[in-house]
Amino acid sequence: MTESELYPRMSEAIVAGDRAAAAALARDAVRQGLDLLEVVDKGYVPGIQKVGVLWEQGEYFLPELISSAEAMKAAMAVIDPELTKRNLGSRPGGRVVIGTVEGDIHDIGKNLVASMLQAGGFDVHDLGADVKLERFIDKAEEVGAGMICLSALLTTTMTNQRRLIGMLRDRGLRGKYKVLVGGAPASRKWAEEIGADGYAENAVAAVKLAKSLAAGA
Ligand code: B12
Repeated sequence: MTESELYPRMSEAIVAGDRAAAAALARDAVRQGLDLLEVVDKGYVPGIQKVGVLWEQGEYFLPELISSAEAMKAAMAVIDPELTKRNLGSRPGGRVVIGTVEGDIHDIGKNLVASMLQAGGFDVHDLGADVKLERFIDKAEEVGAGMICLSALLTTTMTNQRRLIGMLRDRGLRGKYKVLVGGAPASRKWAEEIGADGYAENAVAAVKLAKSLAAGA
């Protein structure tokens, strides 16, 4: 299948919550040696974005959302190891600790950012979702990370991004880490307000930002 045939099918598989199709299409892309970042960006992401719109329009409910999230995971389970394999040996970006903050179980966007950072040459330590704030700091200290990436999808949990920055400050560690924030309710203005080092609206922009921060820009 050509890219122009694959991409809409990938999007459709996510919208339909079809795990088997999502994974099979990903395997096809891997077999063809396609640029997997482009595959994620142009194939799968438009699908999950459409799911978000259908949910907001009241056409999709929790069961559909969960199926779509599972389909996204099935595709990324094929793509992630391949991205890692293709980038083995080149980790010039430094170490990054990433997770979705305490109280928040949304992890699709965070997983995309983690995959793209990994593919972009960073050594990524993904703590998962609903991560206690102390764990971000403990892990960053443990692995000698230079960056902490915090995802939050709820207006009630984005405040944990602010809290984490406060905790770093209280422990005299604020200067040691670049803190990046993201997720649907976050914005550049929010990042400035809470004293984060940066905000990016999607995974591709997140990699660009992380690279420029890692380079000391
Ligand atoms: C899928 C989904 C779910 C799934 C999550 C599955 C999963 N494993 O993640 C399920 C069904 C479990 C779910 C549950 C809930 N959800 Co929900 N969910 C969504 C939905 C439809 C899509 C989110 C998504 O995956 N988007 C696709 C990804 C690719 O986009 P993204 O997450 O924004 O990530 C991108 C960028 O933001 C950025 N990014 C993300 N993280 C980071 C981090 C950094 C550092 C950087 C730089 C960038 C970055 O890059 C990503 C990739 O491009 C949104 C609606 C929406 N439009 O966002 C609601 C939404 C987020 N959910 C919402 C709600 C209310 C809930 C529930 C509370 C519902 C309930 N009553 O139980 C629960 C939350 C439970 C909890 N404690 O967390 C609300 C939040 C409202 C608010 N303002 O707070 C939303 C906005 C829907 C709505 N309009 O009401 N949800």
